[in-house]
Amino acid sequence: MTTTITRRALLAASAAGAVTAAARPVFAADKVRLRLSGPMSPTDQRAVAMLNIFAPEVAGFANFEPHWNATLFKQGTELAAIARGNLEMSITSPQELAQILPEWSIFTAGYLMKDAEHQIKVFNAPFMDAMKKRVEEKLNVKLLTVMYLGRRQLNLRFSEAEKKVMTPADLKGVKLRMPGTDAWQFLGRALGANPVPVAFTEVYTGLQTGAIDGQDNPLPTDQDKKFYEVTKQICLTSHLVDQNYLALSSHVWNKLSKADQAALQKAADNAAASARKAQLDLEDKLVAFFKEKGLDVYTPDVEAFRKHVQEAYLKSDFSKDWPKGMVDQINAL
Ligand code: KDO
Repeated sequence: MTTTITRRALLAASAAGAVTAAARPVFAADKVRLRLSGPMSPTDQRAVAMLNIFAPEVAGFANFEPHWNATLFKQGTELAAIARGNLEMSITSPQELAQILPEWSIFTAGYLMKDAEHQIKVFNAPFMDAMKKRVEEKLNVKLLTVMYLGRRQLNLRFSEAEKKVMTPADLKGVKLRMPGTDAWQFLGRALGANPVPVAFTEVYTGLQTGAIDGQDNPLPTDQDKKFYEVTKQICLTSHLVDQNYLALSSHVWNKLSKADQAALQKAADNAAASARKAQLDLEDKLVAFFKEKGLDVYTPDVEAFRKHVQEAYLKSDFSKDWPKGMVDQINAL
């Protein structure tokens, strides 16, 4: 049966639509659009904090539009998207920044940063101002706050009985997935492994199929992505106290009123603080969780790993790009 919509009915429907639109509070028109793209899942603690704390706190002047699991932009392409004006926010990393600004590789060096508190002190230290300014000048990105990702641990497909990893020599020939940037690949080599670049969203499948022998991430990530379903051991190297930065397009920041800038900054800090606490709480209890899931979890000869990794960095070209004396300034905090 075909229904013909009379002209009168069509006019009535569109008039009704206009009435409800006028009655509806104006949403999108006068608010800034904040699209964030990231490879993490929506249940990752940083995503949870952005959804539950950041979004509501900026809702008066901004629409937060998250895109998780790298569904909008592939991992590592977000900063370029922001520079092109196709994205407003990302949760970036020193490893991604170092691809464009080499001095940031200082924060990709294993066994340098001590813990979550140290990350906050360093991020807010005056000696960081010049580095942040370079990010704004070169990338048109403002680093709002530091987010605690956690202590990275080795997570391997083979059991402790098949191969116990106590020193870097035990990683010889092990295909260890590391994220794609040069700094990550170098860290994989510094640990003694054979680094293999795989996108974060492909790691589970790589472990499941055996394309890789293992990966490294903090315990909360291993739980959130269910890597424990396809691995048999976690070797607690704590080789990098890993940090991310909540990044915002400078064009967006510069258009905000002073009051909105202050509100956005506070929302960012509140979200980062909440996520940090959640990650730390998880790190405290997840060893027991993974043991219950049947994984072997043990501590290797951390000093052997620390020595091997630090020597690799000091001998590397990376350290030539580090601001003079900054390692000492970081260690002094
Ligand atoms: C990863 O790909 O293993 C990594 O942990 C690298 C980090 O820098 C960061 O990009 C992180 O993924 C994502 O935020 C997903 O947790």
